[in-house]
Amino acid sequence: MEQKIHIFIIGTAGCGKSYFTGAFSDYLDVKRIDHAVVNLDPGADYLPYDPDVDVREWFTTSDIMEKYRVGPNGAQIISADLIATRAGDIVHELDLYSAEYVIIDTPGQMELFTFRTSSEIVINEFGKNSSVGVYLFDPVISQRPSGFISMIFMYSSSVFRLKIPQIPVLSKSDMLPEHVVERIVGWSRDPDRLYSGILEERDLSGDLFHMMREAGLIRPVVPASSITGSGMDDVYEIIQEIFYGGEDLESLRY
Ligand SMILES: Nc1nc2c(ncn2[C@@H]2O[C@H](COP(=O)(O)OP(=O)(O)O)[C@@H](O)[C@H]2O)c(=O)[nH]1
Ligand SMILES: [Mg+2]
Repeated sequence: MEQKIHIFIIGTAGCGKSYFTGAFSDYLDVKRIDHAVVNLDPGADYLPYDPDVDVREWFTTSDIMEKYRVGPNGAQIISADLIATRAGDIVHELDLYSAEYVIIDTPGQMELFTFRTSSEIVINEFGKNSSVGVYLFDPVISQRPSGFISMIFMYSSSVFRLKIPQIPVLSKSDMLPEHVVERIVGWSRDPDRLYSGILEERDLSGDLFHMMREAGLIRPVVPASSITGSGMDDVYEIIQEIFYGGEDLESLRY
């Protein structure tokens, strides 16, 4: 069977991962591109899409609270760690689908998955060379230069941690006025403009800025909205470019 491309949707709590998963799946449906959707969030109560494979088939965060007699925080950590034990089963279920793409919605809180061993185990099981991340930037925090810098910092930790190429996406862009979206995209394309904004704010993010710029971590962000569907085509094209366009994968991976 042809190799599937695995698209991990990553970002901080509430940044729009589950909605993006649904919107990107709708986009692929319209283009009649075969794909499967995986929910890796054992704590999800509601999902704005219908998953083909769902980690909640095996356990949920509330099951864990009962079974181990722990509170909600402990249960979130245990259940996120347990995802790794099901990685093989998930891949096995996916083998039943002749999908070209697999979209993977990750647990609500980023630190529960991305910063823990589960993510490493899952990505290795799915195949590192066939995996890409879509990293969602929170639109409200990204509006100010220092906020945008802290978003890049989070994005960078995810890049270092997961070691797969990751596309930075400005999530929920419909929530921001167009000129603000343009300003944020402008910062990401021309870091000098971002630096001017940082100087006006006079805080410590200047040092962080230099470090991340040197490391090549300030990359053009793609604005997208899961409500209007804007930006989905751009994300799709970048994924194509990464896997079929001869883009230097190593340079995106660090
Ligand atoms: N305006 C707008 N709201 C969104 C968008 N995507 C998600 N949301 C809202 O943001 C909230 C959190 O989104 P969700 O996908 O559940 O975040 P997650 O925790 O990262 O999975 C939801 O209640 C959505 O209503 C978007 O593109 N535009
Ligand atoms: Mg979610």
